Amino acid sequence: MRHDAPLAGPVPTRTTCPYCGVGCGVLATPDGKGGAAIAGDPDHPANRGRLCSKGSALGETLGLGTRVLHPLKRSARGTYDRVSWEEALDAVAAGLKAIIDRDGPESVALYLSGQLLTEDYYVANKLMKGFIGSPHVDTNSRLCMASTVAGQRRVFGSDTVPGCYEDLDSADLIVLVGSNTAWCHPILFRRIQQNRAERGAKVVVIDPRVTATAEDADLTLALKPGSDSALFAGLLIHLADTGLLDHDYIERHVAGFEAALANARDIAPNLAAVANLTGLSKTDIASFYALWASTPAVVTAWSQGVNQSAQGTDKVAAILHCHLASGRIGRPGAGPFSLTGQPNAMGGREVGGLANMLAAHMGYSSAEIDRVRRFWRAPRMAQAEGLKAVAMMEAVTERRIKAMWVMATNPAVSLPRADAVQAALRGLDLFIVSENVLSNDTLAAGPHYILPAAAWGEKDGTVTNSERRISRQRGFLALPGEAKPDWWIICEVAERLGFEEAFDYGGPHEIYAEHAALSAFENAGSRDFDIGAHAELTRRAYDGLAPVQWPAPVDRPEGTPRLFADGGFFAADRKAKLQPLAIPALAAATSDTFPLLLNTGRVRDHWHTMTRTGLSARLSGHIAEPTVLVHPDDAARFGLAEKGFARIATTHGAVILKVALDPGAQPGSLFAPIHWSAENASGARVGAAVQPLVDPFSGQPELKATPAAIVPVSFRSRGFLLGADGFVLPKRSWWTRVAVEGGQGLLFATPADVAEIMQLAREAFGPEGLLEMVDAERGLYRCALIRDGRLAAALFLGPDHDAPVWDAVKLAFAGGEVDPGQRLALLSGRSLDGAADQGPTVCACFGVGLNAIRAAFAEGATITVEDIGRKLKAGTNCGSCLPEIRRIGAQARVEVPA
Ligand SMILES: Nc1nc2c(c(=O)[nH]1)N[C@H]1C(S)=C(S)[C@@H](COP(=O)(O)OP(=O)(O)OC[C@H]3O[C@@H](n4cnc5c(=O)[nH]c(N)nc54)[C@H](O)[C@@H]3O)O[C@H]1N2
Ligand SMILES: Nc1nc2c(c(=O)[nH]1)N[C@H]1C(S)=C(S)[C@@H](COP(=O)(O)OP(=O)(O)OC[C@H]3O[C@@H](n4cnc5c(=O)[nH]c(N)nc54)[C@H](O)[C@@H]3O)O[C@H]1N2
Ligand code: SF4
Ligand SMILES: [Mo]
Repeated sequence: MRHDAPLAGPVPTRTTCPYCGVGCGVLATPDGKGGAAIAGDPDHPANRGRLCSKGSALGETLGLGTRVLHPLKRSARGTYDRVSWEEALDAVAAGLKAIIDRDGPESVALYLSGQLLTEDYYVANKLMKGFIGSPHVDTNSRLCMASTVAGQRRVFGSDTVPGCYEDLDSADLIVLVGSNTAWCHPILFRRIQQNRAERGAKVVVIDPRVTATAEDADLTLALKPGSDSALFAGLLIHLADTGLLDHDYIERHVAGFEAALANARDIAPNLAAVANLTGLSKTDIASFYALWASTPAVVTAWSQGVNQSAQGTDKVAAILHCHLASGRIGRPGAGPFSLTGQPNAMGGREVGGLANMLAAHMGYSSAEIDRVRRFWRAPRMAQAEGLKAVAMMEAVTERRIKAMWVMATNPAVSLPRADAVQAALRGLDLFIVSENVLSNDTLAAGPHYILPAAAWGEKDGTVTNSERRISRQRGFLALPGEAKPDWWIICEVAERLGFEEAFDYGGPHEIYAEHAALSAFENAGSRDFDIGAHAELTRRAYDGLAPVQWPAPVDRPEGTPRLFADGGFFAADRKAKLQPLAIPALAAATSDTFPLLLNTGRVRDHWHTMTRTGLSARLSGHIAEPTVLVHPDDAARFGLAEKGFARIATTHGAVILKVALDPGAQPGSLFAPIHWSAENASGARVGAAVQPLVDPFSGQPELKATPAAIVPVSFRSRGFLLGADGFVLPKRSWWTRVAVEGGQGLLFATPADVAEIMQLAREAFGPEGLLEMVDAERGLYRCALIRDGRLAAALFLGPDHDAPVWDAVKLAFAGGEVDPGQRLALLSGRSLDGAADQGPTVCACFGVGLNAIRAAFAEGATITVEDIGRKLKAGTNCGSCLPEIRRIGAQARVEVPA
């Protein structure tokens, strides 16, 4: 050993981000106190050291305050008692067995998640489909990727993503369809932006609303919701009519081309027809077609605007058709590319987590059922496809399914008709949930058992990202309390059901190796998913596994970046098959009662139902409240005002959201975020209002276009609360809980007046250390509670038209002592050190607010985004906020002409 070797610091663990399907490599360095420093892994090919705002804030979400740490059993009174693992596992197994004996295996179901690791997913699927003999295993991927799976299987013959991320670096044209990439796949968006800056690639964004992704796109096509397949059918015709088909590729590798072209002509005979169906101008359509047709290196990437649609499978097929017909597939910089949502959306597809798949990308043909049966030595194979998520929940409602085990998903928020789902779960004979947290809307449905699962940071296993790259997630924290990995919980129950031998794994490496062996079993190139090279992986090799892209068969352990450049589709004749698309309906789904379409999706800094991102003050500062985006014309039509409130109702349910006017919104459409639930807001769970209409092939629900009505809602007063856990708002108040530095905050609106709120505040805070300011005439009440020289709580109330701003008080709440001379100044709501109000957070990494960025732009007409970075640091770390900074700059330039 060399004597001058530097002292080794704490060793970072190389793992993978648990959020989106980009699958960024993370270096986590535990701090020894339950937390960890987080950095991007410079050696991971997905991100090369970068992380977005959510990934960077992972260290702030590791706390145990909200975790479930022990197995819990519901008592007759509905409360929960702590029980031992032995008791919980015995009872779960006995309960399942009793129901299976009484009503047959098809009366039990699993509802899984793309946030499980491949190993967890594999054993869950194996238990149900091979040993219990129920096909009813479905997953939240049904809400996420099912249309892509169905589209790729119909057209390619297998669920194969042909390309890789490097294609986004080397494409000359990137078309983003139904994807808010800047917010939802931020690191890929940065790669695309880098390609633009360095190579001049062009970007086209196809989305009914103008999003951050479209901020500086070369062309933005704000098409009518649901009209994507008509647009791409028109593109296929354009390729044919301008002589840009790859006849050689079609001849050798594609079947059904002529019929598909004829079908496209039926849908969109000419440009005028496309314009009519999509609502786009003929000029814009023509420039899109010309650009696509004249650029050989084109990647068409998509996500939920395509998948979560009643025509999702057709939309996917329409895109694949154009790439196949022009031979633009599997070549560097060219190909269709599905951007997956969850960290292990792909892994779930690989193990067969979807109800219509079996395992290792095999389906339910009798030969495949028999092959899997032999490999597993399974006593009781499921014989036909199971129920897909929406149908599965109907079966729960109708009591055809009597026992359900939910893992790593929050269906009472995320499924359509969420209220009905919650009620249905409540009626199960046996309801089991494996969770990380102690409280969410699914747990509110009262499972009989809550099983404490290990969370990111504690888990060991693998995930597969959008480009088929398998990466290790490695634990770097000890298991807290009695939490256990999901795979362990499943195997323990399996053993208690009498399947000891088949579920006796020594660790996730053995599960992974078995999964790899199954992928290669009787494969010989007949199935796309083959990771035979890993079938003999030892624990050591598994622990050291470097990120690799499947297929990685025995003779190609280095993996495969691209497929299908020379055909080789996974169908009997090795050809891709173009599919006829349904003729789009011309009648709108809207009516006089429900004249608008409710579109739903994501915001930049929150992840789904916020069980993790909701813990970070930084991430909560960007968009703090559940807000519906409305076009100014619709706002005028329905009497809505910026920062007012609105009730959005559909046939299925209603929510009350804050209103923001968005000129980028599509007139006739509303956009609402999916993140808020009963856990953190009053009546903002948008899933409650979403329809259960599904795509005919994939069973994926249409989550982007529910007919809806909107009306303004008003309150007497508005305010905020910091600290004070015991404070209960009057009935019919509207509220959102927000993580702030130093604790919890509440933003609210209420029908109550000053006197009522003052009374409640006095009761909650007590007289000691309470400073107050009241002006009942103006509807003002402000109080601050000082304890041990610090601001322990504060409540500010103002009239509806003049909501108090909390930035300055939040700073004081987060900070240390408030000196006596400043205490009354606190009640002014102005910053104690004279600093200006921040406004909403734009840059989450450095906590830079909108007001500071606006002020900096206002200093001169020629200030650039780079200048803002130099001055305020905003946008210089993860870059997730760059599109917004650019937009603020553009607005400033409009307001302050040079
Ligand atoms: N910040 C953040 N990032 C995430 C997640 C998160 O919760 N937060 N979740 C991850 C997951 S699981 C997923 S699935 C992905 C989703 O990633 P995205 O699909 O990018 O996100 P969404 O906001 O659901 O929807 C994308 C866009 O589809 C548009 N759209 C609606 N209808 C149509 C239509 O008919 N045609 C077209 N072309 N577009 C339409 C919507 O207006 C919306 O802007 O994000 C992943 N990344
Ligand atoms: N209206 C509408 N609805 C939608 C969508 C939409 O765009 N619009 N998007 C859909 C899509 S694409 C998706 S992916 C879903 C997401 O919706 P959900 O999957 O329901 O949302 P999450 O908040 O991610 O739920 C994950 C739950 O699992 C827990 N958890 C996290 N990690 C683990 C783990 O390792 N083990 C266990 N046992 N538990 C864990 C978390 O605490 C959390 O409660 O929402 C879908 N629903
Ligand atoms: S882009 Fe962000 S959320 Fe997605 S994997 Fe990378 S760091 Fe995580
Ligand atoms: Mo998703």
